[in-house]
Parts: sequence; C-alpha cells; structure tokens
Amino acid sequence: MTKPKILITRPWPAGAQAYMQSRYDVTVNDAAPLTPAQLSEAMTQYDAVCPTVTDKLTVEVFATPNARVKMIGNFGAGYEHIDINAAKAAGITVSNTPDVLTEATADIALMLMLMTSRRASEAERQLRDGGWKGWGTTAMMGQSLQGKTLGLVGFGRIAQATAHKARQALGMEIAYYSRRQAAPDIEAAHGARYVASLDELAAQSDILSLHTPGGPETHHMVNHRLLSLMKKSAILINTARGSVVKEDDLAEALKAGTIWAAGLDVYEREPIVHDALLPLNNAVLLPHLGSATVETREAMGMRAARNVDQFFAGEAVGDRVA
Ligand code: 8YV
Repeated sequence: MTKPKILITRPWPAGAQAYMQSRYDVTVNDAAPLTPAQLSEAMTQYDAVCPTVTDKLTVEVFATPNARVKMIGNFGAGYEHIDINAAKAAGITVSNTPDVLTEATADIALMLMLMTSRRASEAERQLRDGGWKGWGTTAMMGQSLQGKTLGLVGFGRIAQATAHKARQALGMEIAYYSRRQAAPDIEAAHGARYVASLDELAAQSDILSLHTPGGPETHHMVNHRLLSLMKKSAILINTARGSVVKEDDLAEALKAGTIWAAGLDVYEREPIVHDALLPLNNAVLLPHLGSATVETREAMGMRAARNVDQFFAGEAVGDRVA
C-alpha cells in the first residue's frame, strides 16, 4: 500500500519528525512560512497537512478545487488560524495538541508575572547598558506578589496550571472569570474564587492573566475600556493570543500609567510587535515562547503524529476539533 503523503509546514523537533518520516511519505518545508497560494496548492498535493500557528488556513484555502487533503494535524493547541467551519464543510478532519504544552505555557505566564513585578528586563537592560550605580535602598523597587490576587480570564488547563503554580510558589490568591463556572472540586483544588464578570475581575486583580482562545469572540477583549477599570498598580499578562488585546490601547495605558506593567508572549500581528510597545520599560516582551522547550515541542510533535496515525488507521482521532 502506498504511504499517505504528508506536508509538514515547518520543521519539527528531530524525534517527532523522524517518527513521521518513518511512517509516511513526508515533505518538510524548511523555507519561509507558506503563502496562502502555497497552502492552496498543498491542499491538492497531499493527503494530510501538519500546519502551525503561522499558517492561515482560511475559507479560501479550504475552497481550493480538487482538494486531496483529508486531514489537518495541527502542531499546537490553539487553532484559530484554521477556519474550522470551512474544514467541516469540506469534510476535512482537524486535530490539535492540547495537554502536552500546559505546564510549559503556565511556566511562561509565571515567568512574565515575576519579570514584570520585579522589573527584570528593565533592570537587566540598565546593567548591560552600564547604568547600574550599585545597590540602593530605593533602587529598582518592584512589587511583591505574596497575598496579591491573580485574576485568570478563562479557566481551562493552562489557567488552572498557572493558578496552581502561582498559589503554591508565590502565595497568590486566585480569582477567575470564565463563561461557565468550574465544578466545585476544581475550584477547591485551586482555592479559586469565581467572579461573575470580566469587568469585576479586571477591577479586583493585581495581576490579570489571559487564558482564552483567540478568534472573533475574544477579539480586543482587553481594550481602553477594560484597562481603565484595572488598578493603577495592576499587571496584565498575555500568553494566550495577541488578538485578545488591543495593542494600541495597551501601549497608551502603559505610557499613561493607567496600569503598572504588562508581560506579553503573543502579539496581534506576529512577528510584528507594535512599535509603541518596544520602547516601554514597563512592557516585558517575549517572542511567543509559551511551548518552547525541547521536551514540550517533541511531545507536541508526537501528539500531532498520534492524531495522524489514528486518522490513517481509521480510528477515532483523539484530539479532533473538526
Ligand atoms: C505553539 C501555541 O508553539 O500551541 C499553541 O497554541 O500558542 C504555541 O505555544 C504554536 O501554536 C505552534 O503552532
């Protein structure tokens, strides 16, 4: 039997890629991210495509005539770059890679909380620039997190892992807002208090950390109006999706002192970072590192591979989202 033809749109970590190559007729694109035209062409050439967050699988891509692709095995948990309705309409199965990146992404949320509250980037920049004048009683004072309220927007796997780490390691109080209140045992496990509206959570939080999916429902959820409800001493953390925050409004709020700081790992127009954010000392800016550990990226590859295996074996696909 001929092996299914599979396109991997960006090179994977070695182990997971070798596994795929041992089982399928694999093409790996190691050049620039694919253009919409190249993605459309791929739809006619392969049995499955394994994309990442940088590939926009739009309604137009799914409408490609004579499409051969039957399965999209996304490398990543978030899948708002894939038009799920169009995939369903075209009868194409789509899967993602949840669970395996939960801890790594929660670690980055915690890192951003510490970096912003303790002014780590600003202080290191000062030192490297030769501006450190020695220890001082009031030099580079940040904020303590012990006993402060961490407000989580969304309460899925990554939010819960962030709650666990922030409570155990930093002694923070946990509050959350989500469309649905979590079960009592989950709330109890994290000592988490449900807040019935996003506005209230924004007003109560010392750190507001975003854990919603991207897409139209959460687009610009954090904007001038919401930022104005936050405490002047508050910190915004975003490890979710850039589209959730209106960057224009955030830059303005950081400059005006409407909020104290922001720690971002994701951006509206990656890899472009809003130029008003770049000069701000109270913005910590990371280049989408959420899942970037060797262990996690290998596990994501193997999870995507498992979904592909299940699909071609005619089994139920474990992480099917369409
Ligand atoms: C991934 C992510 O690395 O999985 C996600 O949703 O945000 C990232 O950590 C990226 O999506 C790869 O496709």
